[in-house]
Amino acid sequence: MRKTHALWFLAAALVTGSFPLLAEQAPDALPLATVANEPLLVSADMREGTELSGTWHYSIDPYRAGIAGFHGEAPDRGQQRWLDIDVRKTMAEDNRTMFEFDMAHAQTTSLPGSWLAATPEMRHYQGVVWYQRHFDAPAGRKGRYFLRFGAANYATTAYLNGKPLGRHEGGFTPFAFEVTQQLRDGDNQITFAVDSQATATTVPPTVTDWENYGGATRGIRLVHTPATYVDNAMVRLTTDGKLEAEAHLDGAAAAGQSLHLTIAGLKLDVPGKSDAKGNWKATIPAPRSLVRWSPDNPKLYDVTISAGEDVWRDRIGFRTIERKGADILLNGKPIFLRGISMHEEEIGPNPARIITPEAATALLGEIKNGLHGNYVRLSHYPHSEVMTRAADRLGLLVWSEVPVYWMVAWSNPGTLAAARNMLAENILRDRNRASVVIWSVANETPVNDARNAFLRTLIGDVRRLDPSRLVSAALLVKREEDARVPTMTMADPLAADLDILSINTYNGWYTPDRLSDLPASVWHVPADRPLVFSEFGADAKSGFHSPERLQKFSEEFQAEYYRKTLEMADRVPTLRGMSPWILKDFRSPRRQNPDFQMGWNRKGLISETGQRKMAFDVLANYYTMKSKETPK
Ligand code: GCB
Repeated sequence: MRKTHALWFLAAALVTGSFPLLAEQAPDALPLATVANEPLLVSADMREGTELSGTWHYSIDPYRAGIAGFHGEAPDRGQQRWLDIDVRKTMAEDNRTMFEFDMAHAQTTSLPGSWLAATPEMRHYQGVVWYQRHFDAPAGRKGRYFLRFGAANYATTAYLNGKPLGRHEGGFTPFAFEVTQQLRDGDNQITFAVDSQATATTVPPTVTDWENYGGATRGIRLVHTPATYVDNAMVRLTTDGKLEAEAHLDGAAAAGQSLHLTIAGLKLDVPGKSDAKGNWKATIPAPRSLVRWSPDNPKLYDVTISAGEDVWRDRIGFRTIERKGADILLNGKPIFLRGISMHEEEIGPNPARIITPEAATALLGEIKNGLHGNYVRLSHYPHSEVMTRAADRLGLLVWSEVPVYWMVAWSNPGTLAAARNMLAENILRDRNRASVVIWSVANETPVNDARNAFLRTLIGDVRRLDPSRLVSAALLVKREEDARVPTMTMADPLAADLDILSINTYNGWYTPDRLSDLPASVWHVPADRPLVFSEFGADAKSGFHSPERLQKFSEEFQAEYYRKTLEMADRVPTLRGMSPWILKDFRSPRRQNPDFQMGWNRKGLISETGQRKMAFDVLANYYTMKSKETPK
């Protein structure tokens, strides 16, 4: 297992496992997969591999009997669902044995996808579910093999052929275990447990405003590489017109390896050599023929890094993003972010967080073509890599976020370590996506010393891992009690640490303000940096109309709320973009009005099945108008 890496400043802060790999060990004491001690496999989706999606056996474990015994000791053998045995045969042959599971004969489901949609009984299940399947590995294998999970929500413990591989914490980012040594010729058995249960110290904690989709929600693959391979790489355009490239090789021949960066579309072939640690870096002038990526022209180039037997591939767009005073500059020119927020939930009556390329295109297509947008806030956690690739392809700028949401355990070192790790996993996964322009570290968090220190640590991590993008966080504002018109002040000390100031505002929805009073709202915000309204919105039940009374939850109320809020937005001098809340109605257990919500947050501009509400056109018309203006 690799222990150090050029970028792995996180190592010191994270719980890197130094535990012996004993099968008797309680699974929650297994080594933790983090960017500090496990393979990254950047752009793994472009590598050769065996798809392990499809049919898996599963078994619920609500009392976590496979995680620990009832006195907290290692679990009983009768509960060890990862054992590589034939349960029926073993019990038939030896009447002293007893197992309270039999994965080979347990019910089946299809992965990826949350278990919540698997059967009606699983709809509200939170806790541990075990999954198992078999696959064949050819004899005479060469090179290395990695078991890679796109994401599993929230904590995962994995086993191969009865042996533990490790654990991972965090529901929205990829992780991988090397299995080169553990694979056997012919049949192999993979077992993993996913625990969806949030606690006061997880990220996010228990209280949110979205459905907690438990399970393996993104693809699982056995990835194959040569013995020495490119584990991490990045190529980007700098603001002074250079191409900057970085790679890290892993394996016996990583040191002093000759390599080549090629971008065929630019007729570029840059030779290089890795250093003693397997790292390589180069900066070269960008060719004149380079076409910059933008929402209007989302040009992507095929990029390869060849090193020894390995060829690392990606499709990368080149653009710059900067802040200058109160402006956001894309490729050196001011831009207004015409966006909307989105949860990771596919369109349909019974979503299971299965983001196929088609599902991603359907959602992003509504933004790009329906709303005439150029920007999406992927809230409130890292979305599938399928989504950010689709944004690259379609031409949408992206705000990418970690689920440091509302109230996390600010003073808990384990919570901070988990947040830092998911932030690093997210950044390292998506540093090559031209679409991603903003890393956000938090949403609506209360100002206090412990929180400020926590978020400053995350901001510092972003600046070190990716100094080329902008940093933000959705901040809370103070409202003056006795003012004649809604008057809000940003009084968050964190503002000074961020490139973009972001505010979520719900005046007129959660407050009794008259909609007609919204345009005159007063915003006291620092004048020296760009402001975005990262959220505003109102619920509407698709098909519920109240044209005269403008009752809340009616389409007319939502449309009028948008008109008035957009009028207000037009009067904020430093406003440089917005991502209203939200593209599509999404599942949220905290929303239980039986007439209108029934477990759905109804602030979507489209319903869960994709019906456009009246407010959709209000925003689409506004964005059409904005797209014709030259931004200030
Ligand atoms: C917010 C939160 C978002 C909620 C939204 C709402 O401020 O950031 O997660 O879903 O308000 O609908 O209240």
